Amino acid sequence: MDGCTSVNFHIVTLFPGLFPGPLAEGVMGRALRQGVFVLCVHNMRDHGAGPHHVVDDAAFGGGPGMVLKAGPLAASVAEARHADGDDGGAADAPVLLLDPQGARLTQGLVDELAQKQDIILVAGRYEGIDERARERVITHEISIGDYVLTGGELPVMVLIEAVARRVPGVLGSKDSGKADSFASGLLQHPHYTRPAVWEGEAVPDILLSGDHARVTQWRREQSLLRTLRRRPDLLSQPQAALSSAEREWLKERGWRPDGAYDRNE
Ligand code: 4HQ
Repeated sequence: MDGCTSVNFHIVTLFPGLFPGPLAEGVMGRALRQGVFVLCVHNMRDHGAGPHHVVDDAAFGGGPGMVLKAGPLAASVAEARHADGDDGGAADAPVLLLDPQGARLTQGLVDELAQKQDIILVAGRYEGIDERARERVITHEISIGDYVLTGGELPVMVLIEAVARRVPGVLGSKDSGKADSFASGLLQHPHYTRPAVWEGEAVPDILLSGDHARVTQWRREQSLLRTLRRRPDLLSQPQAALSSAEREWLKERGWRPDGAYDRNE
């Protein structure tokens, strides 16, 4: 891209055919075609051992399940570091392993990653990767949530999509990401569109009033109420950026800043 911000995602995987997959559709697909972000896929199989390009082996100590070999993983990451044709920028790129043992992916981390020029992402398979390769080449371990998947490819895609949409030029309008849940620190207010009455259910009057100030206030209140009822933990985080008036307003509705929330109040 011409001097604009862009992120190169270097993906290390045993299933290169999964990419770009869903990242080629919709606004992500458009940004990808425009070069706002770049996917560079590295097949670990290319670095497998011997004539059969073996990438996995039984675990020392026994037990079921296979382990990704250190050699093919390290060689693939080395390839990702040096394959960066444009400016060698991947030389000190972070190397992220997607793994349930990692730190939980948050909007804060996503926004930090969106500042990087190059990010190397490792999608594991089997029981996981050889611990020595983890220690040698992985700089960060990240989990997309407390559940178990079969491979790291879907978590890699989740991370790429979350990061790419924070890169200027990916979303249509500059501000459309600002109101997002978590970007604002609160859950979103409800949304409505035509028809004004659908199957006997009307849209809240205030949204049809044309009074922009009242609409803004209503949305903020809805956002606060929804966060109070569904995710009161978010209200105590600095990103929520509550005014003292809002804190009082929430307390009147049962919020306890110590974490407790009395639903019956
Ligand atoms: N994996 N968040 C890859 C996950 C996972 C997650 C399970 C990662 C299998 C091989 N990754 N291994 N949750 O479930 O990131």
